[in-house]
Amino acid sequence: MHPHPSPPTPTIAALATPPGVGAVSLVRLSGPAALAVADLASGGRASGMALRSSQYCRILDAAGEVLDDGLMVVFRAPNSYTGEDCVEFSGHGGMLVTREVLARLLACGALPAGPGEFTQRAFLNGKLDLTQAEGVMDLIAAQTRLAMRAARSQLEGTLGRRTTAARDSILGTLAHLEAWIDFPDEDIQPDTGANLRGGVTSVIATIDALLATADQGRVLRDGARTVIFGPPNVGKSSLLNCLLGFERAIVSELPGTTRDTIEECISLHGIPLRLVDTAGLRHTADRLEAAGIQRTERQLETADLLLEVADASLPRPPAMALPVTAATHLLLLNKSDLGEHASWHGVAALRLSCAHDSGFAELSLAIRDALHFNEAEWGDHAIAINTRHQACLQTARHALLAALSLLENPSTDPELAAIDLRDALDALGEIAGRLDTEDLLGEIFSRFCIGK
Ligand SMILES: Nc1nc2c(ncn2[C@@H]2O[C@H](COP(=O)(O)OP(=O)(O)O)[C@@H](O)[C@H]2O)c(=O)[nH]1
Ligand SMILES: [Mg+2]
Repeated sequence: MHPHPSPPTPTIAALATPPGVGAVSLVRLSGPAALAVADLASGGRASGMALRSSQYCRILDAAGEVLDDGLMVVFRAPNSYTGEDCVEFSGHGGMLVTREVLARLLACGALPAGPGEFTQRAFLNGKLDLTQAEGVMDLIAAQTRLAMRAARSQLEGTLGRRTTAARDSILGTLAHLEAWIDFPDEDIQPDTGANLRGGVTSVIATIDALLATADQGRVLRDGARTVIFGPPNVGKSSLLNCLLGFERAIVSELPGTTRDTIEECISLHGIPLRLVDTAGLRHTADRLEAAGIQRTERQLETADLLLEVADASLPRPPAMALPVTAATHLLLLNKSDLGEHASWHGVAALRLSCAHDSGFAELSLAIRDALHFNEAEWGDHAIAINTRHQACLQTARHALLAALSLLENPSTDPELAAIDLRDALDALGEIAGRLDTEDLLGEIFSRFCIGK
């Protein structure tokens, strides 16, 4: 019986620039028929073109009427982004003209590309590993310089190389162990067990170092939820405004003015912060304000960073009962321009004044440290794993710890440790995309935009 021949890969087309009005728009084609489609649409221009040179061309409709003119670039497999034949057409950036050009390419035999399909093809053709493909998406989504730098490093393959090296090391250990299993009568060096354990231990250390960047990764991708809270009238909304650099929240001398939570994003030393201003925490009979306070409590539970604001000029209030969180908690003594009440003397806190715009340099450094982005903890290695990498690394770590404890006990069957090592191999391989689950690939690439 003959296996079914696999269907030919379709040629896909999409608008790669955002839809809308602009000077130029870029339409992309990729697939085995990319040149043929472009030829049909341009009156035979594409196939005669020198590679990677741009050439003026016209896109014509079925009747030969000019739809648009612009520049065409041809890339031949495997030397293109996707690894397939690719054609890019840069035309006029009008809504209708772009749509008409794309429609013409589809009429000439291309299929509309799904989200991330170009990058998915680049991955499937071995142009990128999965971490690099995710880096492409992170780079596009990056809102701050630091997020951009981490995405760039991932795009350049830093994480992929690190996890591949860890995998190779486990592969070596496994080969050793299997030799041991297969030839039990051979003379085994007395230090074999120790060597095997040493190999596993060093990979666990690599994994731990990568896992330690998970919080930074989440902050760079989603922003650090930074919740400003404290009693009414201490200057929480003023702090938000100072950090934002413009007046956004309603500031008033009436306690209880901020009843809802207000959220704004800023970049602080390149760290994306999602600042949340909250209703003042106090006991109240006002139902509306009470609802705001309840909301504040919920905000505190999900925060990455808590900025507790107090009035330096007033007596130190009794400590508030806070929900349990892992978030770092900074105490800020605002209104320090009014002088400090004796009850605050010796209390570890950042002194600032929103009215005089003072203390903010210290505050921004303290925030950077609290989120672990200072030079010592972040430096320029710029690796920041995402939740998918984190899950794979945790699985690998778990399996390696199990293997290690089996290897420590000379009476256990070494085959059991080999099973754990293979599990670790699979989990590490999955990070860079050694996997055959289409579901996962579909999941990852569907989060891209169309045309990428
Ligand atoms: N003297 C002084 N007044 C401040 C300072 N920060 C805020 N205020 C005033 O304190 C009052 C309450 O500020 P607001 O930001 O609305 O406090 P919130 O209720 O905690 O949000 C307003 O009248 C502000 O102008 C400060 O640093 N110094
Ligand atoms: Mg307020």
